[in-house]
Amino acid sequence: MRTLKRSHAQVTLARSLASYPPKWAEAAAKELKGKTPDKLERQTAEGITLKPLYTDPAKPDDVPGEFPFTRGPYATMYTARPWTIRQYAGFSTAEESNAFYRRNLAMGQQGLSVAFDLATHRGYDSDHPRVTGDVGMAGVPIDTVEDMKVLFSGIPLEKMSVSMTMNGAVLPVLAYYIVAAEEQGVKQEQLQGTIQNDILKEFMVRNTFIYPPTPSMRAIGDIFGYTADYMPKYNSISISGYHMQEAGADSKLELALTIADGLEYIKTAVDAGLPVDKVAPRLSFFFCIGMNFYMEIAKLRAARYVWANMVKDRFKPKNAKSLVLRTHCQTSGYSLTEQDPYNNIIRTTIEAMSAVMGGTQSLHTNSFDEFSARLARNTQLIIQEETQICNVADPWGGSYMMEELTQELIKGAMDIIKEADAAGGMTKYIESGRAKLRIEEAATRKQGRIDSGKEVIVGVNKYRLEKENPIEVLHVDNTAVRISQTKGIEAVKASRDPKKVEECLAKLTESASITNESTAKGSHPMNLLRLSIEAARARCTLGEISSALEAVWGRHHPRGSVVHGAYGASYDSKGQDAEYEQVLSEVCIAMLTCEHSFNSPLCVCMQTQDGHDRGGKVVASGLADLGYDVDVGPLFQTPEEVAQQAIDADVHAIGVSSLAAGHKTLVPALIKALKDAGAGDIAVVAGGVIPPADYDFLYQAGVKCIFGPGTKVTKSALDTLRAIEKTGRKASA
Ligand code: MLC
Ligand code: 5AD
Repeated sequence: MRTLKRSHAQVTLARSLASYPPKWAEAAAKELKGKTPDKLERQTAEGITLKPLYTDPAKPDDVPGEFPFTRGPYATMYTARPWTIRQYAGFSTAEESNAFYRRNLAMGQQGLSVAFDLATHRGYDSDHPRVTGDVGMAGVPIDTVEDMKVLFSGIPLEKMSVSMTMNGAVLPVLAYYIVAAEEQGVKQEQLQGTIQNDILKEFMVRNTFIYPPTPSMRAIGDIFGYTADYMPKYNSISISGYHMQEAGADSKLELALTIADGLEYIKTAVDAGLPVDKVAPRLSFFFCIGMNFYMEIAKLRAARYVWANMVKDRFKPKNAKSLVLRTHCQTSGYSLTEQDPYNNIIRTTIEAMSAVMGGTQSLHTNSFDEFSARLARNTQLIIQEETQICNVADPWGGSYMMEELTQELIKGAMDIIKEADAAGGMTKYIESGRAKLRIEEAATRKQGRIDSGKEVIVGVNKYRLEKENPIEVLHVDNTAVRISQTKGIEAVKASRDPKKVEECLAKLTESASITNESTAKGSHPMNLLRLSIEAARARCTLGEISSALEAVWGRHHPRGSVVHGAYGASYDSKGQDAEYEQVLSEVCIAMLTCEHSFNSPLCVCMQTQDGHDRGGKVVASGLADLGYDVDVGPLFQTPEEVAQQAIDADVHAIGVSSLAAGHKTLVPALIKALKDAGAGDIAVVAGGVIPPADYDFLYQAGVKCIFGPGTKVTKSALDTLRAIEKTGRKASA
C-alpha cells in the first residue's frame, strides 16, 4: 500500500511539474511541506481553473520565490499563506491599549503592531517636564518593564508576532519586551516579531532620534549582533521608506533611499564583524502605499529586484535568504483628507489592493479616520476572504505596462543609489543634508501641484462639499494618563534595589563611552542590548537608561530649513496663478510699508516631541516663496522656548504646526508664555491635524487662525497677514 501511495504522490508531482516551471513547482512543494502545487488550483463558479501561477513559457525562471524575487519572496505567496493583518495601534495607557489589542485579535487581526507615544520615542519618562503635552497622545507610554508587561498581558508572546515601532529609545524598549516575555515564561529564541530600529530615516524624515548618527548606529549594530545570536526568529530592523513618502517623497525616491539605507545597515553589521548571512536574512522592510495604484505595485516588485541584485553584488552572501526582501506596508496617512472623510475608506481600500498585488508580507490599513479600527481590519479580511485575490501569485507579472513600470523604477532608483554611493554611503549622504533636501523639494513641489489644482484630491481641491459633517474623534485625557504613569514610576522606584540600578546604569554609560578607536586599542565594549536587558530586570526606567547613554553620546539637535523656489515653480503663468501673484504682491507690499515692516515676521515651530515636520516645513517653504521672511524654529522646543525664540527674532506671528495631538496643552501654554514676557501682541496661528471640535477651545485661548489639512498655502499666507495687521504690532527698530 505504502509503495502505491508514494507512486501516486510522485505521479501528481510529475503532473504539477509539467504544468508549472519545474524550479517553481519544486520550491512550491517545499513550502507546502510536500503537498503538490496543483492542490492550489481553484475551480471558479464559471468552471474555469484558476492556477496559482501564470508564467511566460519563454521565461521559466521568472517566478516568485526565485532570484531576483521580483515576483515575490515566496514561491506560493498568498496561495499558501496570505499576508499578516497587522494593525498599528497604541494610545492612552498600557491597560487600554492591551484591551484594544485583545479585542482586535478576537475579531480577525493576525499580528500586533505597537505605537508608542512621543515621550517614549524620545527617551523621556512620563514625569519629565519636557513632555507634558505628549504623554499618551499619539501612542502608548512605556516607562518601565511593568508597563510592557501590562501591554502584553494575556497575549502569549511565544505565539504572537509583534512589531514595535521604536527607533530612538530602541534599547530600553526592546529590552523591556524581552524581559516582559521572560516573566511570562517565554524564551528569547521563541520571540517572533520586528523592531523598527531604523535610525537613518529618522534623521531624514521622522525625527524621533535621541542621539547623533554615529552612536545611534552603534546601538543598531549591537541589536543586530544580539538578536542574531539569541533571537533567530526576530526581525532586527524594519527599514522604512514609509515615512519618506509621508514626508512627500515620490515612489522612486522612497524606493531608492530605502534600499540605500538597507545597504548601509548591512555594511554597518559587516564592519562590526558580523557575517552577512547572519544578519541579512532577518532584515525586513516597510513601504508606504499611496494612491498611485500601478506605481505602488511596481515599486514593491522593483524593490525586491534591486535589493536582491545589490546585496548579491556587494556582499556576496551564500544563503539565498540574505537576498530576499520581505516587507510590511501601510496605506498612506498623507493621502487621507480631513474634508469629506468617508472618502478615506475608499482610498485605503484601493491602497490596500496595491499593497497586496505588489506582494506585501504584512499590512496595516488606515481608515476614514485613524481609529475606525473595524472597517480598516475588515478591508483586509474582505480582500483575503471574499475576492479570490489570494489565489494567484504576482497576478500582474507579464503585463506589458507593469513590467515596463517596474524596469523604469529599477533604473531610476539605481541612479539615486549611485548618487548616495558617490557621497560615501547613506550616513554621509544624510549628513550632507542632500537626502532630506531631495524629499523636502519633492514635498514642496507636490503641495504646489495640489494647491494649483494640477493634482486632484476629491473633496479637497475639487468637488468640495459646501458643508462638512462633524466627525467624533477619540479624546485622550492627557493629564490623567500622565498622573497615572507618574504614580507607576514612583511605585517601581520604591520597590527596586537602588544599588543594582546604579550599577546597571553605570555599565551602560561605560560601554557607550567605548568608541571605535578604543576598540582598535583592544578595549571591547559590552553589548548594549545585553546591558539594557539587565537594566530592565533591575527596573531601571526608560528615561534612566536613555540618560545613561546620553551622558556620553549627547542629544542630536537638527537644524530647520526652508526650500526656495519649488512651491512657486508649481504655479504656471496660466490659470490659477492669478491668486498666487495677488498673495505675493500683498505680502510684499506689507513688507515694504513701515507700519508692518517685517524683520522676521513669521516663525514656524513644531512644539515639544512632535517630530512630524513635513507640514510645517512645506508651509514655511510656500510662505517664503510668497514673500514672507520665515524663520523655522528647531524641533522639540517647550512652549516657553518657542516664545523666547520668537521674541529674540522679533517676529510678528508664530505658526504652530501640530500633528501629534498635543495642541490643547501646548498652544495655550505658548500664548501664556508670550503674554508673560510682554509679547502678547505676537499673533499665534496654528495648523496641522487639529479636530474641528477643538477649534473653539483654541480660539478662546487666543489663537488667531487655524489652518486644517488641505488648506492652500496661499490662503494661510493671506489670513496670517490679516491677523498680523489686526495685532498692530510694530517691528522694533
Ligand atoms: C510566509 N511564510 C510562508 C509563506 N508565506 N511559508 C510558506 N509559504 C508561504 N507562502 C512563512 C514565513 O517564512 C514566516 O516564517 C512566516 O510564514 C510569517 O511570514 P512573514 O512573511 O515573515 O510575515 P510576518 O511574520 O508578518 O513578517 C512580516 C515582516 C515583518 C517580515 C515584514 O518584519 C513585519 O511584521 N513587519 C511589520 C512592521 C510594522 O508593523 N510596522 C509598523 C510601522 S508603523 P519564518 O519562520 O520564516 O519566520 C509606523 C508609523 C509611525 O512606523 O511612524 O509611527
Ligand atoms: N495608532 C494608529 N495609527 C497610528 N499612526 C500613527 N500613530 C498611530 C496610532 N497611535 C498611523 C497613521 C499615521 C502613520 C504615520 O501611522 O496612519 O499617518
